[in-house]
Formats: sequence, structure tokens, C-alpha cells
Amino acid sequence: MNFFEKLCFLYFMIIDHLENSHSFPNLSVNKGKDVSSTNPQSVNDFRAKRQKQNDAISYFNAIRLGHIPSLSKAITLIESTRPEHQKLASEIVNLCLPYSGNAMRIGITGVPGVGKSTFIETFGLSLVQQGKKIAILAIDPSSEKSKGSILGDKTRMEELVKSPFAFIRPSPSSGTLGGVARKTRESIILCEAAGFNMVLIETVGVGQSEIAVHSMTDFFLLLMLAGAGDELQGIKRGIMEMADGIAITKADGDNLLKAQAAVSEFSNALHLFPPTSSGWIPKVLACSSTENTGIQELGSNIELFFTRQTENGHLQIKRISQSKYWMHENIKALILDDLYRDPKISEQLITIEEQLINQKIDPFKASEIIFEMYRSK
Ligand SMILES: Nc1nc2c(ncn2[C@@H]2O[C@H](COP(=O)(O)OP(=O)(O)O)[C@@H](O)[C@H]2O)c(=O)[nH]1
Ligand SMILES: [Mg+2]
Repeated sequence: MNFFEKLCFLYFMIIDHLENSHSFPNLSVNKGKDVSSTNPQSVNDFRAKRQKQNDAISYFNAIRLGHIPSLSKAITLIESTRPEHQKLASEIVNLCLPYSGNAMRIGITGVPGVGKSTFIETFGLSLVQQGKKIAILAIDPSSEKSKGSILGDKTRMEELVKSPFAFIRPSPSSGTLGGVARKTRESIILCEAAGFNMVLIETVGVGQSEIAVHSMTDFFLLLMLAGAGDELQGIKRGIMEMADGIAITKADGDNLLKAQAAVSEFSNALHLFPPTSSGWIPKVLACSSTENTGIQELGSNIELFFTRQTENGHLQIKRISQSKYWMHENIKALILDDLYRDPKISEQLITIEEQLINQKIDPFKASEIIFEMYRSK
């Protein structure tokens, strides 16, 4: 370096940054953003997001802290069909399992239009006002074709959607009922680990899904319309027998008297059922979600159910028997799946079906052949 260069160097060192000098183009750097113009919250969110995407422990920690976006994403993993998502989801569920079971699990069923979503909105808001944290999962296996029903639900739960103490999640509607049930059960576990002390599960009254929801909830609430006739409501005796409570909806305006009559009608019908082993006698109440009448009373009845059933140990007994039920259901599902996936058996099935059509074999013999083939696999 000659004297002039040294002078230049010193000048730039003292007066300015070298990287900003045209004499040193190789040192030039991009100017970068002014720190004050970036939102620190989004930076943190972004970092949290990147970190959380990766491992089950981070998901678990975030869920335990009640971080809703993580809970939501974990449920999406549960719903995913991709094997790597399923593996991660299963790890998260296992981590959350010891922290689950603390919520009141309530199933809500009834035909489309009976007022389930509107009821959940009013009931849910009253629970939130009492300081409860509620999670709402909606199962609707029939909605695969009419996705509108879920959109409808969201608009019916307009106020609840805004509450930071309510989490509303339409459950996956595709796949087998067993699959949907498993996903819902796992979602319940995550919601409970996230600190929700009430889990409401809405299901549309189409038989099978009701049985599934009944087998994963503590209190099963059946919503009915007054004067619609049993056939119209598609209510089978079995569903009424499963109910821990019945609410006659839309008990307002011109419908009020009819609703009150329906209360005594259904109460009488319930009396004909044999008493349950838990000792709980289901009550029939009338309510209006739009007028907010009867909802409080129904809430108290549900509270009473939980107090009584916890005291006499039946809540625990019910949950254990539900766990056993799902284990057996899953064993059956796994075996069936394994059987039907076997290419040799599939081939044999085609042949046997032909024999069956031509009446060369009866269905029982046919199934025995298939079963033997499966056993000797
Ligand atoms: N008059 C009256 N209408 C209601 C009440 N609850 C719901 N509805 C109406 O009944 C229709 C169906 O309600 P919705 O909650 O979507 O029923 P869901 O299909 O069972 O979820 C909507 O038009 C609601 O506004 C109620 O308490 N009183
Ligand atoms: Mg609905």
C-alpha cells in the first residue's frame, strides 16, 4: 500500500464504512431492512412455526401451553393420510395421553335442522361465561358431499367462533366410520391436554355415527323437535335408550306449547325403558337457543350428572368400557383390513363370489373358506 492508498484506507475507516465505498465494490452488501419496520410478533411466530413443525415434543409442549395453532395443526396431522404425518400424530397423541381425561365429554346428536349448532352456540357461550374452556368437534360423515353444512355451522356459531376460550373444529368426514371415530377420539385427547375442560361433539343423526359418538362421550344429549313424529326424526328406540338427556328444541313462539307437550310425551316414553346400571335417570327438557331459555337448566342437569357419576365411580367405569370397546373395534378393523388387502385372498374371493352367485356354495361355507385361507397365511 502506497501513502495515498493508506490515506484512503484511513479516511474510510474513520469517516465511513468501507463496504459503502465505491472503491471497494467487492465489500458491498445489501442494505437490509430497518429492524423497526419488521413485526417482532410475526418473527417469533415464524420461528415457533418452523420449530414446531418438526418434532412431537415441541408440538406437545405447545399444546400443553394451550397454543391453539399447534393444537389445530396436530389435529390436521391426525387427519392426514400420509404415513409420516400419522407417525408424528401418533407420537403427539401418546405424549398427550397422560394429560387427557379431565374434560366433560358431551355428545350432541339429532337430525339435521333440529338446532344442534345453534344450541352449541348458546350453550357454549354460557359455558365460556362461567369460565370454562370448550372445544367443539363436529363429526358429519354425510357431509363429504355437502360441505355446506360445516360452513353453515360456522355461521351459526358466530359469537362462539370469536371467543378465545372456544375452539371449533369440524372433524374429517371422509374415510370409514371407524377411521373417523379414531381421529375424533385422538382429537379429544389433544383438546384435553390443551386444557379444554369441556369437549362437545356434534354429530348428525345418521345411526352409525351416533353409536360411535356415544362410545366416546360421557354424556349423550339427544335433541328432538316437537311434533315432528318419530319417523320424521329418524329416531330409533336405540338412540333414545342411549341418551343421558333429551332436549326438545325451538321451544319458543308458536312452538312453545307443542314443545311442552313433547316434554311429557318423551318423559313418559323414557319411563318405559329399563333403568341403567349407573342409576342415572335421563331428564327431558325444553329449550330455545334463540331465546336462551331452558339452556341453564339443561346445563345444571349435565353438571349434576357429572357430580353423581364421578361420586359413584360410574364415569370411570364407562370410560374403561369405552376404551375396551374401541380396542376390540380396532382389532376387528385391522384384521379385516389385512384380510381384504391380501392379493391371494382377493383373487379367491372373486372365484367364491361366482360360486355363490351360481348357488354352488352357501355364504357361510364361502366365508369359512376365506377365513381358513386367511388363517393359514
Ligand atoms: N325458533 C328457533 N329456531 C331455531 C332454534 N335453534 C335453531 N333454530 C333454527 O333452526 C335451523 C337449523 O339450526 P341448526 O343449528 O343449523 O341445526 P343443526 O342442523 O341441527 O345443526 C336454523 O335456521 C336455526 O336458526 C331455536 O331455539 N328457536
Ligand atoms: Mg349443525
